[in-house]
Amino acid sequence: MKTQVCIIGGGPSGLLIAQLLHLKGIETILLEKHTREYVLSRIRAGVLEHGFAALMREAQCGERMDREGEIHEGFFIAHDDRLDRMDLHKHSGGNSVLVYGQTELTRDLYEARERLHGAVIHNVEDVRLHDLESASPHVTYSVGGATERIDCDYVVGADGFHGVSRKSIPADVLKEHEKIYPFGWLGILSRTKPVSPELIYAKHERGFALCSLRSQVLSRYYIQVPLSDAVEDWSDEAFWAELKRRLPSQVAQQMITGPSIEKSIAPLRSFVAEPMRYGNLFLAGDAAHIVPPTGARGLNSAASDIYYLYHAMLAHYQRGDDSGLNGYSAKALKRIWKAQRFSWWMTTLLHTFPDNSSYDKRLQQTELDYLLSSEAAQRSLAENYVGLPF
Ligand code: RFL
Ligand code: PHB
Repeated sequence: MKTQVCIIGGGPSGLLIAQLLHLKGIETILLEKHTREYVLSRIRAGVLEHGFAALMREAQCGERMDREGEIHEGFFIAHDDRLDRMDLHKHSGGNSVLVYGQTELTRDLYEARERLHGAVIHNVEDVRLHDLESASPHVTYSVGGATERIDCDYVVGADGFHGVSRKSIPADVLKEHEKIYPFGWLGILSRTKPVSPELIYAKHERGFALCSLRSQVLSRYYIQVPLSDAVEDWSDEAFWAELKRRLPSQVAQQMITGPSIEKSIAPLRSFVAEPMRYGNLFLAGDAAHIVPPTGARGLNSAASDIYYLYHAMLAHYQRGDDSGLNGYSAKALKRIWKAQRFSWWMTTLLHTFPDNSSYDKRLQQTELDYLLSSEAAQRSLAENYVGLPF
C-alpha cells in the first residue's frame, strides 16, 4: 500500500491529525493496535482547553462536543476544611475550559473517520518503522498472520507512551527526561450526581483528592494512593469513605455515593523525549511526553503538537514550504515544557509527599497561601489552566 502520511496510534492524537489532513485532501492510513471498543473503554481526560475545542471544530467533529460539553469558568481548591474558588474567566481575560470526556471525543473522531471512509486498520501487530532517514520511509505490520507494507512520505508516531514510534529513534539521538512521583491516582466513575458543579482540587494531609465529572449524572473522583496499592485493595465503600475524609465537611456531607462503573489506578509521571522529529518520523502526544494529570494538561498538550504538525504538513503539501516541518520539534517542545512546569507545580502544590521535611511542608503551605492571597498568582494559574496560546 502507498499513502502520504502513515499514522501509528488511534488515540485522540492520531485520529485528530488523520481527520484534519484528510479534510485538506492529504492521504493517510492509521494503524491501531487494539479494537475501537478497547480504545473507547479507557477512561481518561475530562477537561479540554479552548484551543483543543477549536481544533475539534476545524476537524468537523465539534457538534456533539458543543452541545453536550459543559463550559467551566472556574474551579475550587479545598484545604483546611474550606473551599476557595479560582476564577478562570476573570483571571484569563474571559477564557474557560470545556468538560467533555476523552471517551466521547474519541468516539466523535472515530465516527468522523467512518463518515469520510478514512483508512483505519485495527488489531495491527508487530508494527515496525523502516528507513526513517530516507525520503521514502515504510512501515510494516501484521494482521491475522499476514505481513503488510505501507510506503509513505511521513510517519506520525501518535502511539502513546508505550508505543513503538519513540523506540524507533536511535538511543544516541533521543534524550529522555523523566520524573516519577511516589504515588498514583485511584479513580472511579459512578452514575451519581456530581457533588459540585465545578471541579474541586483538594489538598489534605491524608493525600490529594479531586472531584470531577463527565455530566450532571456522571461523576469522576480521584484520590492519591501509594504506588504499592492495587485496585483490588479498594472496595467502593473504602474509596467513598477516604474521599469524604479528604474533603471539607460541608462538601463531604453532600456527597452522593453509588457503585463504581470503572475503577483504575494511574501512576503519576512527568516525561519528555527530545527531539520530537527523527528523519521523516514526527512524534505527537503521549508518545513524546507525559504529565501528571493534576493540571489537566496531557491531552491538551497533544492538541498543540497536532496543531503545529498539521500546519507544517499543509505548508509542505500545498506550498512546498518545509520550514514548519523543520521547526516542529523545537516549537512543540517550547510549549510542552511550559505544560510540564505547570503540571509539576500544581502536583507539588496539592499532593502529600511521603518524604517531605517539615521545611518542605511549610513551604508548600506558604505556596498555597500565596496563591490564595495574590491576584497575580491566580492570573498565572488561570493563564496556564485554560491553555497557553499555540
Ligand atoms: P493515547 O491515548 O495513549 O493513544 C495512543 C494509541 O496508540 C495505540 N498504540 C499502537 N497502535 C499501533 N501500533 C502500536 N505499536 C501501538 N502502541 C500503542 C494505543 O492502543 C492507543 O490507542 O495517546 P494520545 O492519542 O497521544 O492521547 C493522549 C491522552 O490520552 C492523554 O494525554 C490524556 O488522557 C491525559 N490525561 C488528561 N489530559 C488532559 O488534557 N486533561 C485531563 O483532564 C486529563 N486527565 C489524563 C487524565 C490521563 C489519565 N491517565 C489514565 C493516564 C486523567 C487520567 C487518569
Ligand atoms: C478528569 O475529569 O478525569 C480530570 C479532570 C481534571 C484533571 C484530571 C482529570 O486535572
